[in-house]
Amino acid sequence: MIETKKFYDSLVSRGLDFFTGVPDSLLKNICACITENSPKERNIIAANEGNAVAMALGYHLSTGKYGVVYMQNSGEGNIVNPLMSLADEDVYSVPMLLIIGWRGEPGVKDEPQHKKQGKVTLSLLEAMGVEYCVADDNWSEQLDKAVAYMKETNRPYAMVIRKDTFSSYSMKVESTEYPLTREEALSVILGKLDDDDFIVSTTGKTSREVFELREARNEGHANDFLTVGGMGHTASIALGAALGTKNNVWCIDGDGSFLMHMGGFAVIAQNAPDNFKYIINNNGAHESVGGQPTVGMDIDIAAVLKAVGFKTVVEASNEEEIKSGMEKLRENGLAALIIRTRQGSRDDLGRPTTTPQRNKLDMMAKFAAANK
Ligand SMILES: Cc1ncc(C[n+]2csc(CCOP(=O)(O)OP(=O)(O)O)c2C)c(N)n1
Repeated sequence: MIETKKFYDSLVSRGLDFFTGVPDSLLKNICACITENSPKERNIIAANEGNAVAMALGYHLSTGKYGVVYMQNSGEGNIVNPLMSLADEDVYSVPMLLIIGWRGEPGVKDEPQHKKQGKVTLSLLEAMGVEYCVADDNWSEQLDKAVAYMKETNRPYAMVIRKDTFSSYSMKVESTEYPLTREEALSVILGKLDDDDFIVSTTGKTSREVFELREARNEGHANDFLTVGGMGHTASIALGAALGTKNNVWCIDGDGSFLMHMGGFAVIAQNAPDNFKYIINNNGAHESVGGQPTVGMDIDIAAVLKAVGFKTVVEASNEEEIKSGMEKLRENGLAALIIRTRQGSRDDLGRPTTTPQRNKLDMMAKFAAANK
């Protein structure tokens, strides 16, 4: 086990003091330590991992320093383009230290969405020509080696982190005072939906809570697409689905997911049919992976959505407002409901017990019946 604060101090003492990335549950402790100890302008929580690589590149331009980019291995997909087309030695050759949480490591039990990415985590780095190590007890020498390598070659270097590598480190979670948690808001939302309403719910605890609430309500899961991976693509999935049916498709998103590919919303708003209904649970955080802040509470999401073309945007923070907001969404065409929630989730929250493919087939059968 690596002592988290010692690791952080060792990075900083080696001049690695600019951090950017997207938090991850496996990196929860080191992300918490970075968030607690780095000045705000030295830890930029990025909208997506590709943006983080780009930021580290820019920081290197103006300082000559090596940025540290942290991510879950699912973020490897998002970094391929800026790494290959910019940071690679065949282009600008820019060093940076990638810290990658290894979900789905072969032989370690994990959820279906992590299996493939876990299998290819190292081979993907190899395919991209990124030198790496898997952090172990010799992490201090590994760091020295990484720094020496970046200095010598001007190339990125990756440190892959296994589950339970970092010692526990907790962070002050600055939650808001809004009355409802995400799960409580979801319970109100489900109570306002009918059997002919479909859901596309976002990555992380939102989909786990939707699954458990459906179990508790004995409603089955055929109306719900659980976006278990592919964070940030929930609304585009919902758009695709809405374009193929007359039924309402309710996208239930998170602020982190909304921000991850916010550009998509301009295209969504310009192309969405009236049966596309967008709900966002804004808790100002990546609550599912440790509560690291997003800019969700600092920006005017309603104004963004209106600016790109949503005709009706309603805001809510309690049960009554959610209920009346959903009625407004039903009465109007392309419409969005922004719910402000406070952080927090159940310790005993489970995970979907059906497989993703079972979920898909059940939903396709339900759509087919609805579209008849
Ligand atoms: C590409 C990618 N990066 C990171 C993650 C890890 N991850 C899973 S859920 C989550 C937080 C989602 O935040 P938000 O959408 O605000 O929902 P909340 O958990 O706050 O309800 C993150 C970062 C991921 N699954 N995929």
